[in-house]
Amino acid sequence: MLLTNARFATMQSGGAPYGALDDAALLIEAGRIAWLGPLSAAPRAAETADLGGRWVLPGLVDCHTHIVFGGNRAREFELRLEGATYEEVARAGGGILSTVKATRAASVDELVAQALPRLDHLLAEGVTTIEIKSGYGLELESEIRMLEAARRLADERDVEVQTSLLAAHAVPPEFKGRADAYVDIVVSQIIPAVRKAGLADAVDGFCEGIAFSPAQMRRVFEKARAVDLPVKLHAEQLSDLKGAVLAAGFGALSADHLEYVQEDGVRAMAAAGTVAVLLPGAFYTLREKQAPPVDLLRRHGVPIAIATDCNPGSSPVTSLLLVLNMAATLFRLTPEEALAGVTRNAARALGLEAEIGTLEVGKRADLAIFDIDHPAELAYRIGYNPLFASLREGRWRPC
Ligand code: DI6
Ligand code: FE
Repeated sequence: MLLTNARFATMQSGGAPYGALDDAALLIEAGRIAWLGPLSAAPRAAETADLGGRWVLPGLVDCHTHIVFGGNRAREFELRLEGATYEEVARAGGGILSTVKATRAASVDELVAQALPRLDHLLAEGVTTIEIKSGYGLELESEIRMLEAARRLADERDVEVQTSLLAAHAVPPEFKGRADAYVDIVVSQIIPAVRKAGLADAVDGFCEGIAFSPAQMRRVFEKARAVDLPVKLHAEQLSDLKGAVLAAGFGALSADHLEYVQEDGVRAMAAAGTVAVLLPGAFYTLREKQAPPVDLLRRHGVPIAIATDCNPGSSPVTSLLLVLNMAATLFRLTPEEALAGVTRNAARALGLEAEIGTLEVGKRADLAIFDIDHPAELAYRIGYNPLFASLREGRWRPC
């Protein structure tokens, strides 16, 4: 199939803004981009689709979500509006642990059913790949059920799902005050079992005062390395514990949040090729004051991705387009940087840069087609969805 009468934001770096190509055509063969170039030189194809001058982008990638969970935290939202902080709620047994309770009580079917409407919102905006974390089970069986639910979502909808084992998300209630003993379980039982079941594509953790120390995360990462799983880390969200330095030392795919990261962390990430995943939805929801050091990341050439962090507590967000706007308005990313953050750099944060994230010959034909006059509109507008259509591996997806 040949896509014609379109403009292409290839999102390749180094050339025109947005890697834009005007008056071009794109040929899809066997689910991949087989040719991309000037319309006048386009090869013949069995089928042609005239896109009416619309913009074609790589399918969007939401590279950090906790979209599988039980229940919701609207009551906590009310408490925080009455003055409680996120950390106070967490220490009082609410927060993540209230979601753990609801998630442990849910079957795989129930987790899938609850996640689907959230996923559908993302897909309706042109998301073709999503990362999904566990981390609300905090015991082997429940972590496995979350990951099974995440994998099932890829059967229920036409979307690529990458999973991350986030057993080191919080200390489970039955291990209160005994975080090291829980880390023992994560390392000796949960990681090996999940690895054996093939349910995780990466291992993640939450390195923070209310979660796990760098020493504890190091043990988790050493085990991940031993079983040959890549790592990523929630680092420097609320304080600077040097999580980014630790993650980079393990060649992490990404370090995420990073509001409090300092130059040592940024330098280590640059050297390791670790992507900075910024999460404006959590920054907004928690009314954080300190934005991540975007200038420092730019100066050191650290690739920046952005994501919804869709979760019931700190980022109940199911719009990646809204996150583009937040990244620009709250973090001062340019619309082009924000878009690279949900395409090229998000793919890299998942280790999928050879397959998706830009429009390039050989990559998968995962495409999002928008009814816009300029790509900057995607970050500029608030609460508006201009998606015209999307394709996964060259097939039109239902809108
Ligand atoms: N940081 C976050 O923003 C989410 N997890 C994490 O480690 C929040 C998860 C939650 O509040 O349920
Ligand atoms: Fe998160």
